Amino acid sequence: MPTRDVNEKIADMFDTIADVLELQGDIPYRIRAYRNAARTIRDLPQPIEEVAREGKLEDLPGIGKDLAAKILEYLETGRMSKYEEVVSQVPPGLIELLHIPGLGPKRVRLLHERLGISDLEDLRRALDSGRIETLPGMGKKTVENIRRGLALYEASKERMPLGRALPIAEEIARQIDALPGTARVVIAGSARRMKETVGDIDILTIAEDGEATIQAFVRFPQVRDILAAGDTKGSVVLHNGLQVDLRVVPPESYGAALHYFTGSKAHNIKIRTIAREQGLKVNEYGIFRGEERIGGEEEADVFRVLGMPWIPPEMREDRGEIEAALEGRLPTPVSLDDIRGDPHVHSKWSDGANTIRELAQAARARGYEYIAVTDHSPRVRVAGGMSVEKVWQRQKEIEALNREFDDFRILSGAEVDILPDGSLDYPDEVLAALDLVIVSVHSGFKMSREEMTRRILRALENPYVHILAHPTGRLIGQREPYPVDLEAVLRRAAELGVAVEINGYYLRLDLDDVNAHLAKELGCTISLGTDAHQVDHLSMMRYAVGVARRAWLEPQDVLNTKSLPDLLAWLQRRRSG
Ligand code: DGT
Ligand code: CA
Ligand code: CA
Ligand code: ZN
Repeated sequence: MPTRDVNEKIADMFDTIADVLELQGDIPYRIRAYRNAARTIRDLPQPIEEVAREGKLEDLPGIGKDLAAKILEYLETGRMSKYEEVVSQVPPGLIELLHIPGLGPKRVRLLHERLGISDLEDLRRALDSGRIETLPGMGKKTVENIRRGLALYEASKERMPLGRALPIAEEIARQIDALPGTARVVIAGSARRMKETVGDIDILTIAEDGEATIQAFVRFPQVRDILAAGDTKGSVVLHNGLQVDLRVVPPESYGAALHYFTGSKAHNIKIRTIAREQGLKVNEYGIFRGEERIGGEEEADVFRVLGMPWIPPEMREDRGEIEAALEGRLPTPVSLDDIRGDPHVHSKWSDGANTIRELAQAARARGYEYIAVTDHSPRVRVAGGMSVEKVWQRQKEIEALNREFDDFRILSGAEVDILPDGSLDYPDEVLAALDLVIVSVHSGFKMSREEMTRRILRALENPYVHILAHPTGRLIGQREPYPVDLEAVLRRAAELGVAVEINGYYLRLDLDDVNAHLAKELGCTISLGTDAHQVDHLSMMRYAVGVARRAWLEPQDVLNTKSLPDLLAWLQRRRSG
């Protein structure tokens, strides 16, 4: 049975090849080719074996003849000679050092050549001994950055971003569902709560023969190690390092077990305490008054017996949701069905992989009424930023495409770089000609908190600006937020009527849940955008919605729940002051 697991493996191999080439100082073009291919394959929704079987490998963005041959070699022989050749040229621990934020290939090479550092352990020791500061170009500040990068890296190794883990979990759930005797299967735990990273995956199932189901589960092709395999519980580690726990539960306990294993632990503890106060007992087996079972088949039972409405999983963090539910003031959070369009996507006009037509068709197929194509401005050179000339050319293409649709609209937008002094990367007359203007910071992160705050505040004052994208700049497990007085930024955005974004790209999720909640409290409108660079990324809207639900946002808090006419009116309002 082909699975997406192979995609992960090939993507990892290409990334590793790129890593080694980078260490060896190879030409950037070749390195980028491997990186782009890795990203394409990792984001591919179907098993790459299927694409290969249809002879369509070279149709994938960034995959040419040469890379297609390497993929085929691996699919046919289980080996990739280029990978083996390249990996044999450097100590294995050295490649891992490249993944530490703050350590580029130049620095890793320097550390290796001058101090003999070959792995994480060597690095840790060298940091402690103060030896690194003796190297050229390694000041106190740089060393401090490396130290923080190492801590960030070690923390991220233990948790996987939701956007990687959830598709893997869903595939495993589908495989369980396909087993004979499976009546129900559901993903619980932090993945169901849409937490931005997950420690492990928890799956529950109702099955006729628990032992047979567990035995089949631990033999899935994705499995590397079996940690446990009984008749109600199986636990495995996949090839990519992700742990998956499967529990077989009896039908009468399904709802109680689902509630228990969804968590969070803090939420569960509070629920159990409230139950006890009412003379009830709630655990993973059911809901009991004394010895009598009074519910547990459905999850809603747990909430009903305690006199409250069902609480959406994303809100179960003991952040006041239980009190709100008991007092009848639990908000109904925004859901994917409420979303009418995607205000943040990139096309081939900058660094996207698809044409505007392809993006529009995919968005329309998702049931959207609109997208805003928001290609980069010129300053973001690595992302193929558009010259003013190109903005006008693209405008013509958009107008022509819009004449073809009567139920869908492409808005002409841009993601305009906020320059270090807070001015914008297009003149006002260009901004004025765009339907939707996003602004964001892409470089010059290393300024003081005061300077960064002033920079962003100045950008917001421009009357053509509609949305501030990825407001903190963090990348999960890779880059900390830049220092900024976010509260001041959010306050001013609310006053000016500039929306702030929850970026749905799985490594950004920026704003995060806590900051998005703060934005709502301060009166901001919040825009959910995927920042898609290819059509498949449009599906990352669910992660933006997940963050929004964790932040208790309701449909009226979210910009792109508006219908097209309402959105157009909103975009106009800012500009007419
Ligand atoms: P993770 O895996 O670290 O991303 O987070 P979770 O929430 O998935 O945690 P996990 O996998 O350790 O356990 C799954 C759920 O099981 C958790 O959300 C709540 C429940 N649970 C686990 N341990 C306890 C416990 O000691 N007490 C209670 N009340 N519930 C627990
Ligand atoms: Ca878990
Ligand atoms: Ca678990
Ligand atoms: Zn973008």
